[in-house]
Formats: sequence, C-alpha cells, structure tokens
Amino acid sequence: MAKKFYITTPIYYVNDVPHVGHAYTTLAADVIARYCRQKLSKENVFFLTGTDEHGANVAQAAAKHGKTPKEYADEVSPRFQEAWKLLDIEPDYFIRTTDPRHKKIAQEVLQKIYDKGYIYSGDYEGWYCIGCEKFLTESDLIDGKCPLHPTREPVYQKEKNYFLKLKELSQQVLKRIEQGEYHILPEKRHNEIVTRVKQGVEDISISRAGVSWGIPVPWDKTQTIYVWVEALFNYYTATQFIEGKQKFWPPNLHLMAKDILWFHSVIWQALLIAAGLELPKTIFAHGFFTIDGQKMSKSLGNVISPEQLVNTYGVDGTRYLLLSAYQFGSDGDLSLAKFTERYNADLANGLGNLIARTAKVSSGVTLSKHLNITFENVSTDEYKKALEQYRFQDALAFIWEKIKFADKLVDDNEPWKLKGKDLEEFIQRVIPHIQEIATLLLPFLPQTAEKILEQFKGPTIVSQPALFPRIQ
Ligand code: ME8
Repeated sequence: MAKKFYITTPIYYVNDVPHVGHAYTTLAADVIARYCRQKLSKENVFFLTGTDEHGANVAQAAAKHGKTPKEYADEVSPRFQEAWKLLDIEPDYFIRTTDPRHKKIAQEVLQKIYDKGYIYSGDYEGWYCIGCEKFLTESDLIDGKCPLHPTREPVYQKEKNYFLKLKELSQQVLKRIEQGEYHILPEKRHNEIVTRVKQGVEDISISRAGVSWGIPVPWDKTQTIYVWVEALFNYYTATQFIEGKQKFWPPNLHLMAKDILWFHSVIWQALLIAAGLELPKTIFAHGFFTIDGQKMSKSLGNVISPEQLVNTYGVDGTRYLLLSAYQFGSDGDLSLAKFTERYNADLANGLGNLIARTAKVSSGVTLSKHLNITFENVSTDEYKKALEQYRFQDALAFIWEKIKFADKLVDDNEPWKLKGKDLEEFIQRVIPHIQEIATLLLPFLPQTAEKILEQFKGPTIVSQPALFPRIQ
C-alpha cells in the first residue's frame, strides 16, 4: 500500500438535498479513509468531499426557490456537511466550488491548457440536458428526451464555445490506460471505457456563453467554464489551497457511481494530461441501486434520506446496512423491509447479543492477562485484501464469521453454568475474540467498536444497555 492515501468522492450538486445515494458513496469513502488512517496514520490520509455549486441546473433550482444561486448554495451545502456528521463520516476537508481559492486555481489550470494549444474556439450546435449538465447526441435521446431526465426537455443550443481537443488527447488517455498508469475498476467498467474510447471520441465544448452562474473563462470573460470541467478541477485545487496538502497529489482513489465514470476516467484524465499534471491512480465506479426494484426518484416519492435511516437503525446500523446490502461495484437493490430483517438478524441478535451475554457472564470477573490487541495484529490478509479491493461486503462477512465463532464458543461452554476458576478461564478465552471483532469493526462501525473496546478493556467488565435494540 502507498505511503500516503488521497481519496475523493464526487462533489454533489446543491440543487438537491442529500439522499441515500450520496450517502452510499461518501460512507464507502469514509470506511476506506478510516482503514487507511489505521494503517498509515492520520496525517498520511486525505479524504476530500464537497459540493458542486455552479451551472444552469443550480441556477434554475435557486430561481425556483426565489433565491440567488449563491444564497441557495449557502443554504444547501451545509445540509451535506450535516448529513456526513450525522453518519459519522469524517472527511478531512469539505470543498465548495464557490470558494474564491478554488475559482482562482481552476482558472490558472485552464489557462495553462489553453496556452499549451489544447483549446480552440468554435461553434457548438446540439442538444443539452440541464439535468445532466451535458450535451447529448441524437443517439443519446429517446423519443427526443434525455433518458435520465425524461420530464425535462433538452434544450437546443447554438453558440460560440471553446473546445478541448479531446479527440487527440483521448489517444494519450488510451495509451496511459493500456500501460497501466491508472486503473479503472471494476474490470467490467475498464472494458466499457476502453471500447468507447476506441470507437472514437469527439472534441468537447468546455465553456458556456449563456450560463452566467459559473467561473469566467480567464482569457474571455464573456464565457464561463463548463461546470463539469471546473468541478473536476476541485480534486486538484483543494490540494493546492489547503495548507500542507500539496504532497497528496495525485489522488490514490476517486470513488463515484457509474453514471459519471466517463467524466472521471476520460475527460478528467485528458485535462490533466493537457495541463501536464500527474494522473490519479485508481478510478472506482460502483453500481446504481434501486429502491424495492424501482428507480429512486422524487416523482415516485421513494427517495430515502440519511436522517430517515439513522432514525430507524441508528448511525452504525445505517452504516452496516448500506455497505452489506450488496457487493460494492455491482448494481443492487435497497429495501427497508430487508434492512429491518438484517438489522435484527445481524446486529440485534448477532453482534449485539454476543456482546450483551458476554458482558453479563463476565461481570464481577477481573481480567488478569494484559491483552495486546491492535489493528495491525488482528487485521489478517483476507480482511485487508477485501478492503483494499473495496469488497466491503466480504470484509464484513469475514467479521461476522468471527462473531459466529465467538457465539458458538459461548453456546458450547455454557458459561452461565460455570463458577470460580472455570468461569474465569472461559472469560479470559472469549474476551480476546470480542476485542478482535471490535478492532476489525473500527472502520465500519466506529462508535460501536469504540464502545465495545471500552467496555471490555478491563480490569472489570460491566453490562451496558443493548447496542442494537430489536426493531419490531
Ligand atoms: O454528478 N446509487 O453530482 P450528483 C448509487 N456534481 N449512487 C448514487 C445514486 C444511486 N441510486 N444516486 C446518486 C454529480 N448516487 C456532479 C459530480 S464530481 C467532479 C461532480 C451518488 O449530485 C453517486 O456517487 O448528481 C453518483 O456518482 C453521485 O451520487 C452523483 O451526484
């Protein structure tokens, strides 16, 4: 593993409040960041998230609420910060693209790309989807509508724009992918991207004449920088304006869902090559989930908020249920009925019950041995490999095997029937297993893991209220 680790999530649009989709990616990033902090120490990890605040989509949402775009962004951006706090997600920095420091550096990078001759002026004519903030080709449209935003009419635009020589740059992108300079994961996504680049890529427009809510193009103030280009720059600008973070460039891992992989694996890389900057190491696109088999959407009224989950399952309950629902990287389905079932089975009956009954039989016994349980000496290769390959479900399954083992140890020995030396011997045997389980849980369920470690650190052990009360 690298000596330092820089991990990012997408910066989310402020035209919407946080929902479980945003929480899913940011939570995954938090688990990796916490794991890396255990392994590399806190100062060698940089976890960045934030909000994407410019563009026509945000300007329209603000207008609908009778606010200026900046007022609206100032209102919505903190909602993301609060949601991450609620879920015990601890980024090292939260970037907002309306930060003047971001604006300045974004302009400098674009100017550099322009000076190197990778940008030219031309005329754009075509369909634009404001929901996606991107141009669509005729073949992208289904019945004349954007497939992702069928209720919003695409807009036909004809204007003077600046273009990036993506056609030329994409050949370099392909070469770098094939040489393994950076990796697109999972494998299936790598193959899709390579195929698409080989099919041919056109130059893209990187500025807007008709969108005033944006960062001005430095050499032509009548235009603003295309919101996607400037948003991608955030991963770089943050390392430049936050003190002490320069050493983190390039990123080790960009996390996102598959919807925005093209931007991250091709356009972003092309911009970096054009600017002469080092490329990120890994781009991982996880799948999209549905809710009870349906697309999550406001019109269907099935959007789940982080608060709703935390109110029902608690912070760590929510963290567990989201990351164990299906394998990270695949598409999946979330269902509250299944969440409740799994909460009761794995958390209330599984982990919670093991802790409660072990504490109960241990109370009154004094621990004699000094136990040296640390993250390094309990995180075995199987667990590490699962986490380093972003297989959260497998890492959790590995811990739950240990929970089952410890449970069986309790069942087989019936400690409630033991007394004196026999009881003490049993307690000394079972507690290291509990401590190991809690240590492995640290990146996933930080509050619960800390509570268990505190409860079982000795010399005496006291029963505590149930960690995961059953849900009826
Ligand atoms: O695209 N399943 O922001 P965004 C899984 N601002 N993940 C989901 C999801 C679902 N059903 N719904 C949302 C943008 N997500 C740009 C990014 S980055 C330089 C700019 C998550 O607010 C997932 O991470 O639309 C997806 O990639 C992201 O939200 C899109 O967030």
